Amino acid sequence: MTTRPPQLETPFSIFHESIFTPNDAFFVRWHLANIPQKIDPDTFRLTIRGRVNHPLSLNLHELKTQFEQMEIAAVCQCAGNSRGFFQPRVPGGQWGNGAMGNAKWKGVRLRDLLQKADMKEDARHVRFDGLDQPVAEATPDFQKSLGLNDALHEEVLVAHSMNGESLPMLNGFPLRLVVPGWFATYWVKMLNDIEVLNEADQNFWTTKAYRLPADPCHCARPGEMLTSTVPTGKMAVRSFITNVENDQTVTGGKVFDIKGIAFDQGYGIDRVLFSMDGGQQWQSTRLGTDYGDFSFRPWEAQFIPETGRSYRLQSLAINRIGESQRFSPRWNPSGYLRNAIETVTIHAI
Ligand SMILES: Nc1nc2c(c(=O)[nH]1)N[C@H]1C(S)=C(S)[C@@H](COP(=O)(O)O)O[C@H]1N2
Ligand SMILES: [Mo]
Repeated sequence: MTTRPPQLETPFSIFHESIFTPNDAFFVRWHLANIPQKIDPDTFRLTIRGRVNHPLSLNLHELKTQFEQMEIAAVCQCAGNSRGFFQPRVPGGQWGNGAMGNAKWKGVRLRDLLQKADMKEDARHVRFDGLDQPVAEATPDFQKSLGLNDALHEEVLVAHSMNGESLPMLNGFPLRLVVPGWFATYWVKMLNDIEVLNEADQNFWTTKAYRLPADPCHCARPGEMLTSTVPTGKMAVRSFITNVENDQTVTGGKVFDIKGIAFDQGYGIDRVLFSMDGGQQWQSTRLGTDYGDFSFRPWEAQFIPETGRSYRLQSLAINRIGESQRFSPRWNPSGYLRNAIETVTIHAI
């Protein structure tokens, strides 16, 4: 999409090829164009400082040997994934549905690092900073923060590996924060500094960027001024049909397999429904292998298309606490949090 900073979208067919998105096809998003082109793994250090009794400065070897290593399958999705489909259009990167990916992330628990640093009584928030820098002085450095309770969740990792390999440079080598269930904006890449704060972070990226209308729907009317906003936090339940493209032709009169994926913020997928007539009738689908509550969950269904007819295929996922996808997109000025039912039209010949 852009070269400086690099923004790359995963071609949608990749999601059909494998349930884990290969590292070399994983989407890429940076906000700032001044990104290190080289990192020396022998001299790299992660610091943990601020409201702690024992500030730490760890090298990669210490990180990989002195702390328990954990691995989790989790979806990393940009809050603006699918933004390009909003009508009326909204500013920002015009992503299709490929600003997301599913990977096995391996690293150490953030909690274990914070425990070792021994937080002071007044610790309330944790701020994360990476090695990327703004080009212009006026641009705020990219940093994100989590409240202490969220930071201490056992699945939050400082990861060094992705699908069994070192993180690619573009995806945050040598370390990135992994916050399963939360939008990727929190998954700070090239993470080299963790600062424990005793008050809420006032950084631009926390207070001004990545905000949603505060109402329960997180919707706004085009042109309306937002009076109150909340940060984008966790993801909403979504599903996609992955094995057909819009306007594809299929053979009529025989069984056609529909395949797809679903995910949510970590409650796990309870069921996925499938419709071939634009949502008038729904049938159940079979869920595939469960790789954990934060992973893509495969599903499949069958139907027999009639020669000469067109079909509006849709899928609707429901998670284990009964949350389902929206029937219409929640328009908001930044195009975040889209989780409407998507439609793929196919023609049987
Ligand atoms: N250091 C740093 N980390 C970052 C960002 C960034 O600009 N700088 N962008 C965030 C956002 S908004 C997204 S969507 C994800 C993208 O992760 P990926 O490039 O591995 O797909 O990285 C997140 N982590
Ligand atoms: Mo993002």
